[in-house]
Amino acid sequence: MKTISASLALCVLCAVLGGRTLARTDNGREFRLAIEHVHTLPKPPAGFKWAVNPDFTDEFEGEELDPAKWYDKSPYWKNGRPPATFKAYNVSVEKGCLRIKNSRLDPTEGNDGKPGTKYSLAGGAVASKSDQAWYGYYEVRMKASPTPMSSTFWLKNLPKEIRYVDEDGKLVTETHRQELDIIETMGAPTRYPNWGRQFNANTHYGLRVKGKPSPPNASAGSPRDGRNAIAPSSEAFHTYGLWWVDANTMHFYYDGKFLFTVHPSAKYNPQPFARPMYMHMVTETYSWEPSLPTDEMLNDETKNSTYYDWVRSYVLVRE
Ligand SMILES: [Ca+2]
Repeated sequence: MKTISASLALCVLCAVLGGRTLARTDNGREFRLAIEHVHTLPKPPAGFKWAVNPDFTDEFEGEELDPAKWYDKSPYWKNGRPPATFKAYNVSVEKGCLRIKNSRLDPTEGNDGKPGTKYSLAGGAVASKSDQAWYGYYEVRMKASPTPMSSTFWLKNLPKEIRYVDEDGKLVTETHRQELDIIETMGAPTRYPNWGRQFNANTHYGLRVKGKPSPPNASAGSPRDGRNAIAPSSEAFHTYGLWWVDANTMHFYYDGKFLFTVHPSAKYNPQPFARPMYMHMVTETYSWEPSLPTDEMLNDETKNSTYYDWVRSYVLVRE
């Protein structure tokens, strides 16, 4: 009886103090599966344990995308790479999955849905509301569409301005930006036929110097020596995971198994991945892939979509 009273008192106290977090974690089983999933994660450092990061964790149950957590059209990348733009109407939650469909645009469009010929296809770009994804573990369970449009899961941030005075006394203004592609895949690639059977992960560090031509991104990605071999990404669901350890170290996991480590280029910054990022789940076209989805693919409901069963994210906390 004493225990029950104590628990009750604690609950009341938590309800008063806990506010939004308690309401969300007590609100049914929102994070139950993500908590159970912890045992599959890489062993945490001594003295620490993995804890669910609620802002980047979703089982995609129910009828619609959680508007508290996600945008159904990214505010960070609005128009996409031609010929495919992004449409909120291509994003849905059904049968326990986030679904991003690809479709034909007829008539074609310009930027922001205006008349034009820039875009003839549409995918979707789901973005997190939070832009505070930082060191931790990020994993998605995904099945790519069997088309030449991509299926992706990645982190990026907005440019950060840095100003300094050089040795001649001249003020230099530049911007720095991180992009961490956890998985970019394609179910039906043609230029690189193996692209759908590789764990394509990448880190890009972008630098823009005001008044000067932009230098190329400093990039480092998955090894090309077979360690990135995976099953065809559009044939079944698989999990793609990242342990963002620190500014210079990324471990990647496939179906819970460690595959390889990437050390981002430190060409423009000795600690390149030190700032938080937002999350993206996007289907897009690539400039280097000559093939585009056919009407047959786009009209086939079994082929035109990428499915995300869940995304689960974790932070290291004190034991
Ligand atoms: Ca699910």
